[in-house]
Order: sequence, then C-alpha cells, then structure tokens
Amino acid sequence: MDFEKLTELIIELEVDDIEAAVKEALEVDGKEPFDILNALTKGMDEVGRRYEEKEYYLTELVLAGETMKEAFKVLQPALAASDQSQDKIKIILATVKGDNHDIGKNILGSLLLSSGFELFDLGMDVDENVIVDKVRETGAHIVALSSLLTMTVEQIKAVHEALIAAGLRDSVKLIVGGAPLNMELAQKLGADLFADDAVSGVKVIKEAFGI
Ligand code: B12
Repeated sequence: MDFEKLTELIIELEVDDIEAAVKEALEVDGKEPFDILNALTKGMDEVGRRYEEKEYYLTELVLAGETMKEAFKVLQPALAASDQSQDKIKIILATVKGDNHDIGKNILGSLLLSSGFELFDLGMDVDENVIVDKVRETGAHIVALSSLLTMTVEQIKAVHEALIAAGLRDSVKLIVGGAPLNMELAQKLGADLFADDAVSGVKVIKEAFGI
C-alpha cells in the first residue's frame, strides 16, 4: 500500500476501502502512522482545493469527512501510541446547547484530525459548563463551536462568559461557525475567530498559531 494510493483513496472518496488500506499500510507494510497521516492529509488538501474551485460540492465534502473518519478508526490508536503526538495543539469541538446539527462539525473535526491537531469532540447539544470542565481538564488551546440555529447562537456568548467566570478565557481561542453566523456576529458573541466553512476554519486556526 503506497502513499500515493492512500492519497488517491481520499480524493476518490473511497469510504468502503480506506480502513482496510490504512490497516494494510500499518500492519503489513509497517509504515509510520505520521507518514500515513501526511498521505491522507494530502488527499484532504486536494478535496478542499476541489471544493474551493467548485469541482466538488458539499456531498463530496461530507463523504470525504466520512472517509477520513473510517481511516482514523485504525490510524488514531497508532498515532496516540507514537511519540510525535505529544505537544500538539489541543482543540475542543462541540455543537452548542440546544442544537442537534453535527454534520458540519464532524467535517471540521475530521479535517482538524487530518491536519494533526489533537481533538476532543464533545458531540452536539453541549452545555457550556461541560466545555469549561473539558478546557480545564485538557489545557486545550482552542474551543471550536458550531451553531446552525438562529435561536442557539446566543449559546456562544454563554460559553464565552462561562470561560471568563472560570478564569480560563485568556488561555483559549474561541472559533465559531455555522450558517447563521458571520464575523461581526461572532465577535459580538465573544468569539475570537470565525470561518464560513470547515476548510477555511482549519486555515484560520493554523494562521492564528503561525502554522
Ligand atoms: C440536516 C439538517 C437537520 C438534521 C440534522 C442532522 C445532523 N445530525 O446534523 C435534523 C433533521 C436533525 C435537523 C433538525 C432541525 N433543524 Co435542521 N437542517 C438540516 C439542514 C438540511 C442541513 C444542515 C447540514 O448538515 N448542512 C451540511 C453541513 C456540511 O453544513 P453546515 O452544518 O452549515 O457546516 C458547514 C459550515 O457551516 C461550517 N461550520 C459548521 N460548524 C462550524 C464550526 C466551526 C468552528 C467552523 C470554523 C465552521 C463550521 O463548516 C461546515 C462545512 O464546511 C439545514 C439546511 C441547510 N441547507 O443548511 C437545516 C436547518 C439548519 N435546520 C433548521 C431547523 C429549523 C431545524 C429544526 C428546528 C426543525 C424542527 N422544526 O424540528 C430541528 C432542530 C433540532 C435541533 N434541536 O437542533 C433550519 C435553521 C433555521 C435557523 N436559522 O434557525 C435550517 C437552516 C433549515 C431551514 N432553512 O429552515 N436539521
């Protein structure tokens, strides 16, 4: 299983074949987990490029996210066991309280994982206190929130204020996304960063950390 083939499987959205391919690369060929991650990331970069160029659409982006998720079933444990996974930037990801939309959040999550970030995905409908506790426990550098409903965007402010109350607001950057949001509203609600889609979300996070 060569690296080019792994990259191609992501680009071609081969959700049914990727898990076996990563397993073969790890167990049969003895490839390093981080080299495999690089090959998969290259594929996701190309998927992102095609999306920006409008060669791929949302369906493909969702499927690419699913494909990465399958790959990570076998790759994640191998990465965690590797020394190189130390000192990574830690990101807490959640859909805000009252909101049960998680497709966009999951796409962002798989892109972040494929970019080498350490991810703590708390799921959807997440209370601000659960987020604060997780920041305290993990020493996370970023909190990334998704809100798809107009009536739940205020929850971003609740998270911002709960972080202030816990004395943790200065230690994290708050990035938000979701259809009802824009930069102006995001800042009004206390967020530091905003992105329209998952691909630019990863870019914005990387820029904020000079990566
Ligand atoms: C699928 C869907 C559902 C599914 C969700 C399944 C799931 N597991 O996610 C179900 C059926 C459960 C659902 C329920 C409801 N839904 Co709904 N749903 C949708 C729908 C059709 C698609 C959303 C989606 O997944 N899009 C695809 C993803 C990839 O896009 P995305 O989420 O926007 O994410 C992208 C960006 O926004 C960004 N992004 C997202 N999060 C983040 C976070 C960060 C940090 C960053 C950087 C970027 C980022 O990156 C993503 C990828 O590039 C939208 C309509 C639409 N076309 O958007 C309505 C929509 C969001 N739903 C809506 C409504 C009203 C509801 C319900 C209230 C309906 C009802 N009366 O019961 C319930 C609410 C339930 C709840 N409490 O949350 C409205 C919201 C209106 C509003 N502005 O408030 C919409 C817009 C439909 C409409 N036009 O009325 N829904």
